[in-house]
Amino acid sequence: MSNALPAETTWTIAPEGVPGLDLDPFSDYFLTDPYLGHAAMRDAGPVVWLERYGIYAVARYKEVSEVLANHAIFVSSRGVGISDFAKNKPWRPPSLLLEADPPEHTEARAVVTRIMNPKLIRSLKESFQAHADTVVVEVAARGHIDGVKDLAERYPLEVFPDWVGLDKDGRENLLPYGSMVFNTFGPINRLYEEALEKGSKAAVWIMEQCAPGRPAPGGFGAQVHAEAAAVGYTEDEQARLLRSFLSAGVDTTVHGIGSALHALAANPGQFELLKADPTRARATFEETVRHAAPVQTFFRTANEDTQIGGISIPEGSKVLMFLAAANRDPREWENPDDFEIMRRANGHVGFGFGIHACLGQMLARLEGECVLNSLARLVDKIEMTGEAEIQLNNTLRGLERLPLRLTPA
Ligand code: HEM
Ligand code: OVM
Repeated sequence: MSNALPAETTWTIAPEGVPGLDLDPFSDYFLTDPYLGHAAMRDAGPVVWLERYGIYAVARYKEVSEVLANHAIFVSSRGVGISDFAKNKPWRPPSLLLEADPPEHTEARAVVTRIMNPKLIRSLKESFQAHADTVVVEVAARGHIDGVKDLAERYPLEVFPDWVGLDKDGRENLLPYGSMVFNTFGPINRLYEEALEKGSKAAVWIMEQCAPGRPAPGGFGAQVHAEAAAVGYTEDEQARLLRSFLSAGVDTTVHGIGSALHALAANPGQFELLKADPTRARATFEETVRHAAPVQTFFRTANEDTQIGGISIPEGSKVLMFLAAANRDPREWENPDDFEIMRRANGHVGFGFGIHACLGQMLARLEGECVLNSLARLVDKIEMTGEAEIQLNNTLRGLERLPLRLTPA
């Protein structure tokens, strides 16, 4: 196996001058409620050492932003999980986007940007909004729903695969595949092993769907293949480029929408503000991505000796960036733990920052905005009728279950 040793067998000593912490950010305990751990890391110093894994970590907004910005030293081509691709073979061929550096990354990004642009997003707006209205009217009429299965999962799973041009059969593989990919950025713990087991069948279907010629003509998938072929990408590279969107494009938006529902149900005053001005739907989704970052963490690898906040970081070091902790750093945000749809959430790092900033963020925002806009107009009340259940993942944060009662407007 290619990753760090299991947590319970490793123990390392912090380099001099670096606060060492023995918390395990990939344990069920930490992942269930990460916020006290985030505060402990932010308060310990600009850079901390996580003793169990022998890695550096940054949790303050300033240092997370610095590492994201410094892509020449903190590289992605050695993997953005805990495993260093320079030492261990990755479990799947590396992403041409996420796990690449310039100039290869720049070229792949240019290929996709020719398709994924503001004009495309504008062309989707009307149909995505109409579809959100249909789904929300239906769940509101039903009254008692699971906010996760019946809305947060249903909506993206209806609009996204159609837009890409995937087969109707087999779409149940999308969520397990995404869950697997995001779990494998972490150490080889129970979550990693279970996800790999559940996801390996899904991976076969995903790779079939990614083959040039397979996605429906005219859809996003076929366009990605065409643009990639036009710059000379091999068939394998064309498939791998589309694979990025099937890896990153569904679980993330599902968790974003689920967390927005949770926050609005838990903060009825905020839902009243949204109903009073449904144009705040977009800002509400942005605040959700800040407040409950669906992607909690990513790693970089120092490709040469460097420093962060005056602390020496030797070549080959893995640096874990806590995006979610940066988004709640009181050094940057007022009342960071409060969900406030009227705040300017812009500047959060929930979609990353710099050359690897989320390529799908316009689509994610469109989906989130449409669902929240429909709720604002078509639903009078969102109430929790039971405990929200969390879905544990080494990288993602989101819900497994959210029992709700919706009252139609
Ligand atoms: C990159 C978060 C939705 C595709 C990223 C990164 C983050 C992120 C934090 C930066 C990775 C890094 O710096 O290493 C999110 C969140 C989403 C979301 C929170 C939903 C709320 C989407 C969607 C798609 C997508 C819907 C595709 C349709 C990608 C791709 C990259 C990326 C391809 C890699 C970009 C690169 O390395 O240049 N995302 N994402 N994401 N995202 Fe998203
Ligand atoms: C990719 C990829 C996979 C997972 C996440 C991601 C958040 C990208 O294969 O490019 O971005």
